[in-house]
Amino acid sequence: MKQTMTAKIIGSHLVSGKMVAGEEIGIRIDQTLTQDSTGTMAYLQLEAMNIPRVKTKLSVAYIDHNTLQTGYENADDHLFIQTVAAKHGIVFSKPGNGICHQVNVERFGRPGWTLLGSDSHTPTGGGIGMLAIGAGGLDVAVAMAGGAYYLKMPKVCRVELTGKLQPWVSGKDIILELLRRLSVKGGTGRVFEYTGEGAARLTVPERATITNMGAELGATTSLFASDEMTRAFLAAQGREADWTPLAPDEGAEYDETVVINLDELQPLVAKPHSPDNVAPVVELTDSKVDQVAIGSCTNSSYLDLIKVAKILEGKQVHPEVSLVIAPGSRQVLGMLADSGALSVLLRAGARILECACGPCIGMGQSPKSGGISLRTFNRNFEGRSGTPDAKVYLVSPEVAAVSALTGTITDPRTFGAAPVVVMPDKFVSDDHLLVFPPADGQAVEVVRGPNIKPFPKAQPPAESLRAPVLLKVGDNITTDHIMPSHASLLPYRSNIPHLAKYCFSGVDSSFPERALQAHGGIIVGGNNYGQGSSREHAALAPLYLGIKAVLVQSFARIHRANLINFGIVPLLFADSADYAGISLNDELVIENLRDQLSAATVLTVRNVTTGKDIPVKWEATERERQIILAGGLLNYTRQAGGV
Ligand code: MIC
Ligand code: SF4
Repeated sequence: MKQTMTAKIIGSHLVSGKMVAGEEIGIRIDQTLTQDSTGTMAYLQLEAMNIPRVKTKLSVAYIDHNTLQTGYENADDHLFIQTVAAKHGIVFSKPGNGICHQVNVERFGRPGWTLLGSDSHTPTGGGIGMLAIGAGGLDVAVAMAGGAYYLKMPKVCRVELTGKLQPWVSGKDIILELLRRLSVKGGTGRVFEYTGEGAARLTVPERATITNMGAELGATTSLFASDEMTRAFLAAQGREADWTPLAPDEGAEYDETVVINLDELQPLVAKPHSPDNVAPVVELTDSKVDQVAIGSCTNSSYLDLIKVAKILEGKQVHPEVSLVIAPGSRQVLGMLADSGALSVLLRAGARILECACGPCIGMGQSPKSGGISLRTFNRNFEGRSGTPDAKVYLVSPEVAAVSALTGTITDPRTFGAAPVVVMPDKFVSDDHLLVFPPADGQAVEVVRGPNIKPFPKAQPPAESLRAPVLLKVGDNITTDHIMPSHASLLPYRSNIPHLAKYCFSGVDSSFPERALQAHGGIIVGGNNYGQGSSREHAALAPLYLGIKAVLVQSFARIHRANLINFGIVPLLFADSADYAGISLNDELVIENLRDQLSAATVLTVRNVTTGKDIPVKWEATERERQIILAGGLLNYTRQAGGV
């Protein structure tokens, strides 16, 4: 049979299930990555599994989110992760080494491998032909312990790129165009495979920008072929031996096809407050800009920043604009310094930040009240910048750099000749901030500072459920809404009791208090509930507050899995019109909950307040039913006698 790239990688890693779209499959994981903000939980869970050494081919623990260290908390987290990593055979990437996805593509990723990461932008690895998937920390811990990763076999959508990118148009515009067409829900249950002459011409960093933001489509992952371009990139990284070819078979059949003609593509921008709110840059020109931020795991590669330096060379940042640049990795920063581009950036007036997530996750550089910030990042959800009423626009590095000079959103095509950048023959690797684990980690003592708190344990469901609706929300609720993540909270990712006080704080600040008093409650929501990040804190905090079930019109993939992993029942309205028939504080009852969860596909929820019965779907695989009945994945794994 003629196979897609997705089918080839899944086929060679399949441990259970059939490769039929929508069926549950289990795949073997070659490599894992964690970052610090989700990593502490992942490693606490790995410890709970009693596995002396990870069983993956390679596991890497990055510190990139929480590098500000304004108190002891972050440093406690870092040391905990460093010592757990040494004990269990995991490579540790110290703070300052760079953003996990950027460094992973540079130094560790391999075409044809599977990668599971506790971060939703793990699909960045698809830029070098890895099947790279984002998941909750517990799923990643199970994979480190040698367990399979379970998911629904995705549909495979081909994105055929015809023609050639025009001057000033880049990889970022390709993914923004897809977001414009398909929306933040459009990728659900799908892998996007990029093919065609346009794809072959893209450099690895451009490909990685596109696969990175496939996460914003809600896609399971995205993939480019591993071709000569990939080989050249890995060779320049001194890793040619890691290269293997990957391409779809001629005539492979896809479930869907989208065609983007690059000849016609123009510079695009995602307007506030969603990555799919996309318009041509030319429609927004003349809007004044207060801040320009260049970096994040989407656009912080050496090629991106060299382009920026060429645009800024000999010019000055507009006096009313603050330009901040966070290089994606130490390799990028070092090469900018060696090439002289760093001084070009400095002389133009740019502020250079550490090689880390930084402003992307609200760690510093929050714009002024009501400020307009132009960012090369991947997310512009309301409040994510740390300034509740800021307006964040997502753009390419080209648009960002040109607008930093003019002080208004500017169509770069009006700016003169586009910079030409070429892939270096050799990247200078600087692996001094990588710590490799000892051959035998048994003697390593794991250091647990006071910021490392035990995580809440899920419980098996009761015979029946009677609980009030403690919160009713609308469509596209993000994990940033559920468990906000700004600078004041990020240091508490290993302290759920503290975090839980801020659960849904931007939506309804009385929720945590009411939930604790109710001793059991239900959340009701609309479509695409839980989109965005992989943070399982968006399930752990509600668990801590006693939430038993979440009833919505549809879920984002990773969040639904996280709810199940922590024993919270994810339910869907059978008839989405019933959403309107439930109000805040209504009392809902599900009789024989346990029995129904074990076998039924449609459950009846009685709204005691209105007297109406509401049919809800419990669309779970046999494995998911067993996990919920066991009281979460950790209990299930233990009962099953390990992974
Ligand atoms: C994000 O971009 O929101 C994060 C922070 O990287 C998250 C992970 C987290 O919540 O820690 C993600 O995307 O998974
Ligand atoms: Fe870090 Fe932002 Fe990328 Fe998340 S999206 S990994 S916070 S740079």
